[in-house]
Amino acid sequence: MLPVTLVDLVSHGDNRGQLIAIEELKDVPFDIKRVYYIFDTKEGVRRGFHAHKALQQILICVSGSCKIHLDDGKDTAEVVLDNPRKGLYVSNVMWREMYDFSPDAVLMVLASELYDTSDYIRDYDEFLKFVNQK
Ligand code: T46
Repeated sequence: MLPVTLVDLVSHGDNRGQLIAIEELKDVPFDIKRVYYIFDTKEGVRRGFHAHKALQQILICVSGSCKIHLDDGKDTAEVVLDNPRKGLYVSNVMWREMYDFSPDAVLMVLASELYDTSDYIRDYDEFLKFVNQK
């Protein structure tokens, strides 16, 4: 079973509700160069199906829930994200798939690099070759 790293995010709650602040190199182990979020995901959809050569990310399901499949080429893990106080660290060279999105799911991603299509490995056999040549 692949070990997973969940980051605890501190929530500043008061009688008005909750607020979470995330700072690079403090709450997240890299410079945050990009933020994107996935929402309105249709029922039964599975996304991802790729790895990254260099990109590191933190995935936070800020609303609703979804599941993440991680695979380092040897071991796999399934992680349920259903708490805005938890971030899932996903290292580079890690195959990922996202699935079982609830209708209200908003998956926010903090990324260590700008968008770069050449960083993607979209073929699973190519991913295994990349892992084994490292
Ligand atoms: C990842 C998982 C968790 C952009 O134009 N800029 C961006 O920064 C991103 C991330 C995507 N796009 C465009 C490219 C596609 O036309 O948005 C569209 C959907 O992207 P993609 O099919 O890559 O989405 P997912 O859900 O398969 O993967 C995304 C990230 O791409 C990926 O890095 O780790 O979420």
